[in-house]
Amino acid sequence: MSHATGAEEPAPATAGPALMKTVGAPDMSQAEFDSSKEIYFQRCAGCHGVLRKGATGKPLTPDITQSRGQAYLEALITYGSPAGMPNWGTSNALTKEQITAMAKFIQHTPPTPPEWGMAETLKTWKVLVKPEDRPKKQLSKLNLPNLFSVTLRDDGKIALIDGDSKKIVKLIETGYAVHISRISASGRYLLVIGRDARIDMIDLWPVEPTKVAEVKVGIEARSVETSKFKGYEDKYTIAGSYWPPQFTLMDGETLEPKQIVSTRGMTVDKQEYHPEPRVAAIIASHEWPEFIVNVKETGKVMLVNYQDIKNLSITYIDAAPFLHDGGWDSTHRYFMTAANNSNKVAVIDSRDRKLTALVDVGKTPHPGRGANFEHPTYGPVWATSHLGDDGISLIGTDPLKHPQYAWKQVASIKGQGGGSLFIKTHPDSRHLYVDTTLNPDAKLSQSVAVFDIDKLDAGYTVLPIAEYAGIKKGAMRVVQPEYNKAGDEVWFSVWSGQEDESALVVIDDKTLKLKTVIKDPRLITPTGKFNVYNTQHDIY
Ligand code: DHE
Repeated sequence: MSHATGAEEPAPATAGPALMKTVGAPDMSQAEFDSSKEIYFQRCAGCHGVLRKGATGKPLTPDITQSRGQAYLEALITYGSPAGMPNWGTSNALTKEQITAMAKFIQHTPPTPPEWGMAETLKTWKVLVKPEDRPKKQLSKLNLPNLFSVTLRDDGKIALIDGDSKKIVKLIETGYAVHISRISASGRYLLVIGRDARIDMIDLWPVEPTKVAEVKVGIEARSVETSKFKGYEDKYTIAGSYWPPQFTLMDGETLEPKQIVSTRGMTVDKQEYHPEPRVAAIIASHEWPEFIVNVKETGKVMLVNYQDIKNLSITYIDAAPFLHDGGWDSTHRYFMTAANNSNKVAVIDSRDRKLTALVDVGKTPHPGRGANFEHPTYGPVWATSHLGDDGISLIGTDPLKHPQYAWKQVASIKGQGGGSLFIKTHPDSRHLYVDTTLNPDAKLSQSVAVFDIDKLDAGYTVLPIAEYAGIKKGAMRVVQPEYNKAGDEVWFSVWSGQEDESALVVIDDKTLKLKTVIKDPRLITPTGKFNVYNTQHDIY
């Protein structure tokens, strides 16, 4: 597979294999360069950017990397850092040879991948089952609201798992390094996006869930969402790309691409041109026929009105860099989103269509969609954990009844450590779960902290989730708590390498006791889990 085409040419060959050369960087063979380019795309570009200008991860342009030197770079890639850089060597994800080559590669000029416009998008668009040939009502016997779509990250598939019986209903082939699933407003269509920017649309109504359309909206992507405003349910789909930096609006029933919009432009702070402002989280407004689009590097939030997509109306809201992930407050009016490089959470009012606040939080907030609950003192709060420190920030979200706490970090509680990716609770639960997936200490990456919401100051209980899975070897990173529909059980992924055994562990939310371990040779590298009902209704 080739994603990025090399801008860098091999030096003219005189004898022997071609050598790649960049002034100041160690020479490397064409083969080493090509395989590093592929690994960089798969493992590194998400955080550091295709052009290596940095975002969640540090910039890696040759001026910086060459001054660090080969030995330093190899050590950093091998051991990682507590700020969230994974330990690629000691976790056995990359071999010593791959790390040596990668340390050389990042001292070379970054190759620029090609553009991807309507012609390329249309070539990949397939309607596998036409809307008129689809069922008019649900034909399967599945309890759809409690179905889970589970990302099988390195297997390019999702597993649909029945939340009641915990049985795998079906595996479906999707894009490469599949990333997230979202559910259409009606709850009928499941949209899955891979890092290769391929979207698969799965109809949950036939006798068994069936893929009905497919399209590729770029070379690298992370986010997909569907229209949820009243009257526009299932009408449009949007996907944001990392490369090229753009988003694509599509027909909600067929994925026919309709309009592509570039996000290249000026940054919010220095008002400098940025060539690679990637699209991070996208969320569908419930207040207006709009998609709310986070543009990572420019630090701007775009409100994309889909009433007339031929004459598109877009409002740009200045927030802060680098916008990443986020979710609604409990009223679904305010979008709470991490500006991770600024250590802030931006609050976007989707009704008045403006920035409400930029709230200072801990280092590199990473909420997923965050967690909403009623705090005994501060009223409704939204919480995020952090990649860069062990704090969990609580932000007041009720300007009407608790104005003194609204849009402020009202408390910071201490979790197990940094490297946290996701935090979760449910309206019917009084527990708050915090993972520490990317912490370099295996004890922390293999367990989760659980807080009693009514006694947050009492500290947390540690659940050794990986131990419950009974797996003997592998990284066993515990990632992303996800509730079932009833809000009385919580699912975790125990995420090991492609060749290792992985599992899903289900905890009883009331007792915090182990309920079930789901193991199956087909569950290869499970990571994100998306309960249909909770995802459809934005419950978290
Ligand atoms: Fe994700 C959400 C980007 C690595 C699992 N991830 C998101 C979103 C973005 C994003 C922009 C928000 C989408 C939305 O709401 O529309 N993720 C990135 C990256 O750039 C990054 C840091 C590096 C990369 O190379 O991709 C990255 N993500 C990962 C992983 O390594 C994870 C842990 C495992 C995996 O499957 O790849 C991972 N990301 C997830 C999950 C969500 C997510 C499970 C959805 C969380 C939710 O509850 O909605």
